[in-house]
Amino acid sequence: RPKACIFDLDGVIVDTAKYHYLAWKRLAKELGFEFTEKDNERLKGVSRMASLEILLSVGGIQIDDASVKEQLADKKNTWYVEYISQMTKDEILPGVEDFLKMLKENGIKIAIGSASKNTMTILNRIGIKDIFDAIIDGTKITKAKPDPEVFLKAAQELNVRPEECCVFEDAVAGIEAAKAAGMKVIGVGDPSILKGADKVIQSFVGQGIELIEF
Ligand code: B16
Ligand code: MG
Repeated sequence: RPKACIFDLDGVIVDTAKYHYLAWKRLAKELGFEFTEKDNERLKGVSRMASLEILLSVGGIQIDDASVKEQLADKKNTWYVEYISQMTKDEILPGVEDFLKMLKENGIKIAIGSASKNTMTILNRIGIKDIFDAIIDGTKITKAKPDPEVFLKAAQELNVRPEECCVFEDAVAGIEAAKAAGMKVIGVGDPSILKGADKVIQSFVGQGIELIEF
């Protein structure tokens, strides 16, 4: 059984993907094209600047000036922050809080491993920051998923070896990152998309300790 579990944030603990989508869609509209929910799938787990590149390619727009790109990404982020600053505790995904408590009762350490630079804002809004033994987010890493950096840093901060960790992820890039770190990984979502995971669950409702027994 793993000694620690590391949780992705967007799409695992909360459904912030919808707010990312609204903000990117608004930016696309301003640039003169439509951005669909299907296009948005490609942005899951991907860093902010890499997401902008994908968005621009969908719109067939080429921008070479790095500072213009920064401005566009900042604009999107300002809107995104407006949306998430209205979040409440009800937006924690079903079963998540009970699952986290169950892990702690079983002596398992828990951490957040997220690409998002807005992790602290979200955790403060939903009021579950203190339960985590470590929080590694987009402000603490230099390499985005599928690079394993975020999960390796979490293991280090928890004082456990990578092989002793199990990651929960909703994105293909995140599953690759966990595997590259040498960790077990449980996908949260659609098994046909999350093929590389050791197991896939639809939700945390009713999940017990046996879930992390491999
Ligand atoms: P930000 P995760 C990721 O979070 C999101 O899935 C991805 O859509 C987003 O672009 C990325 O964070 C960066 O977020 O713009 O807030 O820094 O899934 O790794 O928790
Ligand atoms: Mg995610």
